[in-house]
Amino acid sequence: MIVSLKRILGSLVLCGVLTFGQTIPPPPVIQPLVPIVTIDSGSPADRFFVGGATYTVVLPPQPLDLPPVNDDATIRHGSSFTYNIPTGNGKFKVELKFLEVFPTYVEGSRKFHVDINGTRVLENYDILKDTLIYGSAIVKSFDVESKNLEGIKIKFTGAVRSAVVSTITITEVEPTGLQKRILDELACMYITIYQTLDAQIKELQKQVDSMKFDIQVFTEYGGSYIN
Ligand SMILES: [Ca+2]
Repeated sequence: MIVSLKRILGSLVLCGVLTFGQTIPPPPVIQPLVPIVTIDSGSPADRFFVGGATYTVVLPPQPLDLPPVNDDATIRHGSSFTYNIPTGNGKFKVELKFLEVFPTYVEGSRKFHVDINGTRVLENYDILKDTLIYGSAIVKSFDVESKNLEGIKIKFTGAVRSAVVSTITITEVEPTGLQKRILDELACMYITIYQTLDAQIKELQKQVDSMKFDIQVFTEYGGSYIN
């Protein structure tokens, strides 16, 4: 997320520090936004779920010539389970991390559906089709809008065997509420600091110009001039 010029200009009204004709430098980059929710599914910190069960994978050491084994060894699984996450309204990026947990499974052994706020985002999803290897994770990302305080509802339904999920991460795409206020405050601070430095630089420039004048006079009058 980049603090846009629009946000900076909008903040000027809040800050009340803009003088007419003043040039505002390029806005600062604040990246990325901190996720508002990270759920380590299947771990003791798992939350907001209804249904399903936990499972902890014992991942074997991986040969050096293979991709590294993912360290998220805890999952939630089941024929049907749901996460009801009270995000409030807004536009969000929902990231779901998956990994296949059973070493004997092959492509087609597990398929499941994922619906977010009533929209199917994954149909007959087969993790191994993407990752090819047991214990290797993949993250799927979705843009979701929450309205009418519905929050974010993520429904997992098994199609072939059970559905699984390893981690759920939600980040606000267009910040509202607390994150928006923090960004507005940062924009105000940035503008204030810029103006302070700008004034100090101009004052220093005056002093430099004055010194140049003194040196010039000193040179022209052969050192007889004393300021
Ligand atoms: Ca987990």
